[in-house]
Amino acid sequence: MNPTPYRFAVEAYGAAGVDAEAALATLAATPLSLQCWQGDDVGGFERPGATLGGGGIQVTGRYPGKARTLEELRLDLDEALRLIPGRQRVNLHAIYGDFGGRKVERNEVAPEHFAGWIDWAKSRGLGLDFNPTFFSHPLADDGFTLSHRDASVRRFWIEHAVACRRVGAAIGLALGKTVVTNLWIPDGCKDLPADRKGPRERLAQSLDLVFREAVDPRHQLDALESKLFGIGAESYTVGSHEFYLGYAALHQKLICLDLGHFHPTESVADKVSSVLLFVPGLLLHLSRGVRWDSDHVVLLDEPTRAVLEEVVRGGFLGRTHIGLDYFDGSINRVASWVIGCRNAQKALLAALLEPSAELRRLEDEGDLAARLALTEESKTLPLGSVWDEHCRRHGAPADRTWYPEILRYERDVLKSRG
Ligand code: RNT
Ligand code: ZN
Repeated sequence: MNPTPYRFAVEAYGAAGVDAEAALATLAATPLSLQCWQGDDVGGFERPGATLGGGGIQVTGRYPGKARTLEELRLDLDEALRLIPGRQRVNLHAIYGDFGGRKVERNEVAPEHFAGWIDWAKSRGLGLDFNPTFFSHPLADDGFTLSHRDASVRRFWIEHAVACRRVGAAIGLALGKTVVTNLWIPDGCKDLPADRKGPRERLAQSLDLVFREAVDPRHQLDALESKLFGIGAESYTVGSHEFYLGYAALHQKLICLDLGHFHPTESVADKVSSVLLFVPGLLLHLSRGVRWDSDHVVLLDEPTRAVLEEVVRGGFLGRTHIGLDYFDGSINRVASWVIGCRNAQKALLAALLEPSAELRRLEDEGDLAARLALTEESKTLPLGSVWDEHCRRHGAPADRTWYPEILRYERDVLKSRG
């Protein structure tokens, strides 16, 4: 029998002290959470034709085929998941409930609105994650929600978040898989505020009320997502990194690090080993900021690789939840899920295949030149052959073979959406 490229790769990694089989096992056991909102440009299904409004985030591009209904979105997700090796999760937002054509206020969202998603996920063995939606709503139009100066507006959004935690817990219970419910608010302002303190005090008070109800952590975990700035909120963001890091450390919540939410030269990877000393868990929003938080498709690039390397090096995978967060309306949306998710998986695989034990030994011995040489030379070890084996084992198409499936799906399904 001829040795396969994978056999060669196992040997090459083995020579560097790395167990490729173990890496594949860990990769297969680490689902990534696919953001449902990539399928319809963050529109949601509160009413037919709903579109993203406000919140300082923006989808650009008018590529045809965007999902218009729950059924279309699930069909598209099925197609994407088929082209991604292994079992993933799906990340929902509150606006993606099945509201049956009725107007359901945000503070009235309930588990019953997600029964269809639960059935869908159950039949596919998928886990789900959840997010309250603090944008695309008249009570968010002036740029403030949980930190609003008007107590009645705050009250509405607190009720929304409380309702969403109940939905998250109900989904987690029904699926027997823990749901991460992630809270991100757009609160901030375009011009320099005179009072930076007041909104932050109000946000902390609102969060205390949001989290008052104890939820079984086996069903649902809470995460908090910070941001640097948004469109139209360039001068001040209430929920900054320092704000949430302090809150999460004090109240033992998960911290969400979105790769597009920091200064362009800031290393998110470097934060991992710091924050996990003080918070119980980490949620990653893998994204690609291009000059601003522009939510481009995830690449197999340095920031993505570095952050996952840090998660693996620190032994943090068990406390880390990995989600994708981008929305690109300029290319085929199913392809954009597939490309981003496969890249994220490759970055994780690369991290798992790093000769970290040897690198650490060299470091401990003070041989820094050898550490540098191995760091660089391990970059050209045959990652692709291990990746191909991962695809093969999970019955997913190999690189350079799945795109015709996208074209077929576009022709047979997406084209007819007008
Ligand atoms: C926005 C945040 C947030 C959203 C999603 C839709 O800047 O990144 O995570 O992208 O909730
Ligand atoms: Zn995000």
